[in-house]
Amino acid sequence: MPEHFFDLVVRNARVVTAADVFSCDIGIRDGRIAALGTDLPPGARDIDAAGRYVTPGGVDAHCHLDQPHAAPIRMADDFDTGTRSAVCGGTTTVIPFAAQQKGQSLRAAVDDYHRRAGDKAHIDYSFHLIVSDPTPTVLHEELPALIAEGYTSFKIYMTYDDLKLDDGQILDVLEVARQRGAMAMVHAENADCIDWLTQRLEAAGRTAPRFHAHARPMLVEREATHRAISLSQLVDVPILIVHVSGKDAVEQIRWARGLGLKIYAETCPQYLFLTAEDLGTEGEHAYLGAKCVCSPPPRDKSNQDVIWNGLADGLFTVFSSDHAPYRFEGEDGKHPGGEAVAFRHIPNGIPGLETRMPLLWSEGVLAGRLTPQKFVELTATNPAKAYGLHPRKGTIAVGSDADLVIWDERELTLTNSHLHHAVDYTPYEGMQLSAWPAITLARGRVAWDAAGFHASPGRGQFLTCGEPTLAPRRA
Ligand code: DUC
Ligand code: ZN
Ligand code: ZN
Repeated sequence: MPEHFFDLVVRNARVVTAADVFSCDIGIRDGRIAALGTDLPPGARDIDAAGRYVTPGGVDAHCHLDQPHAAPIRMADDFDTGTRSAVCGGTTTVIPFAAQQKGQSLRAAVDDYHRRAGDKAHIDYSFHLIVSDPTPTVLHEELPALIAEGYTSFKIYMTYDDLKLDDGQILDVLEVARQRGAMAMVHAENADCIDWLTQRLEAAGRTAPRFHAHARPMLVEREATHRAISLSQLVDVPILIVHVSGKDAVEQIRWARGLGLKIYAETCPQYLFLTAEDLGTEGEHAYLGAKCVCSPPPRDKSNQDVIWNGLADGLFTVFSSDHAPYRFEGEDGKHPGGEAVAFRHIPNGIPGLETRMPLLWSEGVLAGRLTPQKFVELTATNPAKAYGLHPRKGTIAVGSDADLVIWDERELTLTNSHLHHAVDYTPYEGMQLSAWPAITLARGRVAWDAAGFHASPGRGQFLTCGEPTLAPRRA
């Protein structure tokens, strides 16, 4: 009998799950939660969490790490810096994308992505697939085989020349999702509308970053969202619409839910905390707006309210970062060589892996907009269920991995120098927050605490995913 049954006991925790808040000790052994109870015997190490909320570690089900790009564009974060940054902000599982290039086999894309992950990850990870070239071989051989091996989700793009599928191709891919029980994620923006608007803006000399939002107004997202819903209805398969930005798309999703369709939806911090004004002003500082260029673009204050309401009332299933780590300075990012480039050439996406959880805890839970249980549902439990990782991930229960966040409620000013990603800015610079993780445990090991980040490259394990286990919801 070892001297201590538990490797670690977190005492007096105010445990939050998607269903409840309750007080207890958490006994951890071999990286898993072995007991929940009061007055547990001492562990080899005890942490007193008295008075603090303890939530499941976050599952960031939409982030991009070391995804290949045509030169000179390059992602700043790989599996080392990206997962380091994630865990310092309370996220303990990430699901980035193994992206198929047109002409490439899907299997080759997956093999390449495993090489990129190598033994760098500090926390556990799975892969979504991106299907950009649904050839007969992909549809009938590669995709079914990969789903059977545990790659049970994939993203479909309705825009971007190098990624987009036409409606017939989308139907083909959705049919595979239906037959094999996979989850299809959809980037819903109308490519032809964006091209048409972009050409006219460029012809008028309107190429500054803020015109990115003019090229992608809400109706572009609304039309594609409606079409994606219709395609899913035709095939009779659930889909998850990613990075929903505002009212128009939300209305489409509510309508579909009202019909009883299984349409799930994701939103992201940029649609709560940024507006189109962050894409820049006129004049000499216009180029700074490139820092906030992402797609769909942020909207306005009234749309932020729509998104908050959707988080609170169950319209949204998951809350992800959509971390897309492009530097601002340098040759490979958003402001290449210090030159302002036309918005069409600015890589779309912003960093957010480390800030996702603190932003939502602080401005959602502590500001009274969301219950602690809703926070857990959106940031951990539902993403784990949507992508077949629950109950190993996304909850606090006996047998689950000991991925935990012990929250510290304190005032702080967000600044990029405190973050651990390899990006040279945060879009949330200067924001006042009321909380940050005091301690993050990743499979029972302290990965972040008052002393800082405790590296363990290669400790992160690749996780195969099962079938989605989300229950249908109306909202
Ligand atoms: N879509 C994403 O999901 N991420 C970054 C850019 C984009 O358009
Ligand atoms: Zn997208
Ligand atoms: Zn993305």
